[in-house]
Amino acid sequence: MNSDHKADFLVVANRLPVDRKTDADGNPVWRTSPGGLVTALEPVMKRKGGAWVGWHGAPDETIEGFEHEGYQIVPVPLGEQEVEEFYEGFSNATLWPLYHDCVAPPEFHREWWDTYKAVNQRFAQAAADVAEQGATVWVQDYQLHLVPSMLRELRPDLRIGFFLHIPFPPKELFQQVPWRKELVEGLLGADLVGFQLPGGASNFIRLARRLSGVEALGDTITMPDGRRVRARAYPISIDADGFKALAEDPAVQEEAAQLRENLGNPKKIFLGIDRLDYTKGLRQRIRAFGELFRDDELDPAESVFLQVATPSRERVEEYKKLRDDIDLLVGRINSQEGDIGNPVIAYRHDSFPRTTMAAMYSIADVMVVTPLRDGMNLVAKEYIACHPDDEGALVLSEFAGAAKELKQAYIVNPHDLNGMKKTLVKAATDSPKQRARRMKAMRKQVFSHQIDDWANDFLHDLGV
Ligand code: GDG
Repeated sequence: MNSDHKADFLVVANRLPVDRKTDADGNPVWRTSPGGLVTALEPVMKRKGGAWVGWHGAPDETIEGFEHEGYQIVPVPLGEQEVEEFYEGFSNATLWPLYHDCVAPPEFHREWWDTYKAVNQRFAQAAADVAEQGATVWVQDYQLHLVPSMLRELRPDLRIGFFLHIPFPPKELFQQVPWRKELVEGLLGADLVGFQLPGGASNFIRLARRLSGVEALGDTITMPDGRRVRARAYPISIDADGFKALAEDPAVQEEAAQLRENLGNPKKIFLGIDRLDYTKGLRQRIRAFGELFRDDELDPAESVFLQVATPSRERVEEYKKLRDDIDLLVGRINSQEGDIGNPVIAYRHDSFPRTTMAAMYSIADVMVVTPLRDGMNLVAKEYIACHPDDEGALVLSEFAGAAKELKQAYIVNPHDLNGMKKTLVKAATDSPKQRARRMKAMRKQVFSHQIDDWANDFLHDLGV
């Protein structure tokens, strides 16, 4: 960042990488939010003098920008109604379900779209205001679909990248959205558009050809003015070394032992950790466990299923319904199976510190990741990183992006309940040699491509 607060490298994301906390003296302080993206980008921000543009999380409040850990924080204000229409509405009740195979019906409302456009314009303006001449701007995710083209309009001198963290759907689904052409053209403002999988990139190229009439050869689109846009896959990863170090930390190991004890020292611990989201396949997974216990294929005296569902988007209708459904389902299973004081499903609707997450990963004999559709799924990779000893097993949905890389997982179709039940039992009872062989191959994959490789690959291709 130079003296007049212009930045040479900017990240633009819906949320800032900081959370407001209260220190010991009761004063408000900003702390770095945990997460792979921040970890991966902080070194680049520090090296290049960067800025992070995003919302600070409180509606109807405007705060001044400030410096944090050597880079600039640029807050974008959002009003209460904008949070409802831009964030909860168009982002999370239109685009989110549409981009996840319509596993819940997407809602189309013209007012939401208008607000979405206005908020995207505000983010683009905020970035344009702080970007140095010729700076690089990396825009993140589906909430900011229109920012690349809005920003190019304001600042044609910038180099603009965009990364979509969720799947990009095929034409048959994408065509439903009334503003499909505007959405595609929003992304065409970038120089480089990144997707989790090659399939997302080719869906996008096909749609750009069809809706905007642009020409494309391989991964390169040529715009009418001759400008080139590349669309490619950059599968995201995790800080695997960081997770391994956490799992090996004596305090975490102690917490893990305590956790196992609290669960009644069962022979087999199955674990699920997800944001409470209808794309994660929780209903199917819990039903499968209910049947396995009911039919004595799993013995409640020996096996426990620990499910953590992190609170998420709690004001969106589908999410409220999901929470009630899961409460009901878990309650019903626990009241029928297992013993008094000894539930077969240990269910927590809560979020936990990273250390507790590592402790949970390390005690799990079988990690169960069964989304109906998922861009990547970092939980699957974090589990592998927390098992440096080859113990453990991963049951993974074929509809998670991670399944393309973690081919040695026990792969399931979460819609096929019988198939999933069979595979869950197999993952738990396979010979140690079989399980170790699979874990070893997956560990190699996870440790050889970490989050900083992902960021560096993208930024290299963007010309940084
Ligand atoms: C989107 C895409 C893509 C969860 N609960 C707690 C907690 N977490 C952390 C996990 C993990 C992250 O949240 C969840 O990431 P996922 O990839 O599993 O899923 P989404 O939130 O849907 O993420 C997804 C991802 O973006 C990245 O591109 O992989 O496909 O949907 O890191 O550890 N962390 C803490 N406490 C919790 O209770 N500390």
